[in-house]
Amino acid sequence: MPGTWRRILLESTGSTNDFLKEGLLGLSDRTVVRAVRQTSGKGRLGRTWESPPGGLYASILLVPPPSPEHASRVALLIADIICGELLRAGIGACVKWPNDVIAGDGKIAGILPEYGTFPVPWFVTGMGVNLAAAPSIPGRNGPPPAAWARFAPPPDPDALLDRLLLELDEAWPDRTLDPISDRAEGITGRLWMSGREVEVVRGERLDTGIVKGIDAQGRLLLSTGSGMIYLDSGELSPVRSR
Ligand code: BT5
Repeated sequence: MPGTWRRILLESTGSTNDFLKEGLLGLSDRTVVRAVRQTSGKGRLGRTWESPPGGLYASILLVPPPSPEHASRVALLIADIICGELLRAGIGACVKWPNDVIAGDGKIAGILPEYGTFPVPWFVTGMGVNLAAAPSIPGRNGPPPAAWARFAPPPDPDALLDRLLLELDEAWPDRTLDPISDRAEGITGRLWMSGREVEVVRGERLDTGIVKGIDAQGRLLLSTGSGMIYLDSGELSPVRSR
């Protein structure tokens, strides 16, 4: 089992990912920061993560980082671990590839992996879980935000973070290994929109097909009119009615 996590608790910060990235030279491997409040939480691709009171907002730092091909799969692993916590609490949940968790019909958690090489090679992954409350995001294109409290009494953020870190270490004890190769089948069984028709947008490209699962590299398998395709990244949504 890897060593202990060095914990930092902040009352408030802009973004826990940014906190770690800005302090890279002074922070050690396996630092985890949790903020009670985030004032400018981030999603992917410059999007915003709304951080209502009582949620879990935390990021972990790994120095040295996992290899670039493994790094993005860590988000999928953490999403699956959070999904498992919800299922154990009796809440119907699934993993929305590549980095979200859905409970009921709403988005309850999102994961943000980031990595770079300056000033040292680093890897930071943030996780946001709506516990006490979900924000209202009018006009959101995708599952509406949902909070744990809608389904069951939510856990304490620190207690939940402890369990997530423990499970992360159990599932991925050695960062030179692939984080998800053993779990692809399990994640496929908990995949949002499995067997249903979706659209996946990546930049200018749009693919439509039936979700078949994920492979050992964490790629989404989509059965399209022109055969099976394997997607490394993208934004998945139910197919718009025509
Ligand atoms: C994500 O991005 O889902 C990654 C979210 C990561 C948040 C954590 S919190 C701790 C750490 N520090 C940070 O600054 N970030 C990480 P993405 O897949 O791009 O989804 C973003 C979209 O989700 C937004 O554009 C909104 O539509 C929606 N959204 C924003 N806040 C939400 C919330 N609290 N609950 C559900 N959906 C939300």
